[in-house]
Amino acid sequence: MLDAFSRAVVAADSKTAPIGGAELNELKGFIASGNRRLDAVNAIASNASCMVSDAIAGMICENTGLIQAGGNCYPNRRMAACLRDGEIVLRYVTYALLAGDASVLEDRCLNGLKETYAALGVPTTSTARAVGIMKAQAVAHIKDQPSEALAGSKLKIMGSPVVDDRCASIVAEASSYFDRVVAAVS
Ligand SMILES: CCC1=C(C)/C(=C/C2=NC(=C\c3[nH]c(/C=C4\NC(=O)[C@H](C)[C@H]4CC)c(C)c3CCC(=O)O)/C(CCC(=O)O)=C2C)NC1=O
Repeated sequence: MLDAFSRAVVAADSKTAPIGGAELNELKGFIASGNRRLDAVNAIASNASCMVSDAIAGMICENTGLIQAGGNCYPNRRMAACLRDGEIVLRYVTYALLAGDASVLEDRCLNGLKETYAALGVPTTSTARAVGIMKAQAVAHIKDQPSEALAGSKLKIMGSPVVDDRCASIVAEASSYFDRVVAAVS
């Protein structure tokens, strides 16, 4: 498992090169955005269980066959497995976001998942839909702009200080981890 620092070391070592100015500048940026990153991780982790249940419920609302006989969220054992998988995915996305590197997500969560899902008949399009909803939720929570219309009484504002560009780079980075999940199972 890598993070932004160990990745720089591994990259330099593979070229037998010292850590250069460009790498140090990149790490400087990583450190400078550290508080934003922690706010982003906190925004997702603090809302995780609500995000997962909402995403899976949304996925099922759009495709109720999933909870009928023959559907992959039926019976309750499979429903529970699906909710659990949603939590696993979100947890590993927050780890990757914290580390600033996707390897923890790739190695410990996504490696072999496509084959597992294929063997168990877990539908790819539905998985992609649930992950896509979690991606939209994560973006809203990182910006601390959850939609009142969608959240209703569960609306939760973190009140973290919003920095410069409304955290555009962190939002893009978090989004990329969700995209990796979809790519890995598709
Ligand atoms: C830490 C890394 C890790 C991952 C990623 C993981 C995933 C994972 N999901 C599984 C099953 C499953 N995953 C789902 C998920 C879904 N079904 C749907 O219709 C939806 C589209 C979707 C939820 C969004 C279901 C229903 C099963 C059980 C399938 C079965 O047993 O028939 C299984 C098979 C074993 C089990 O049931 O526990 C694994 C290994 N386990 C791990 O340890």
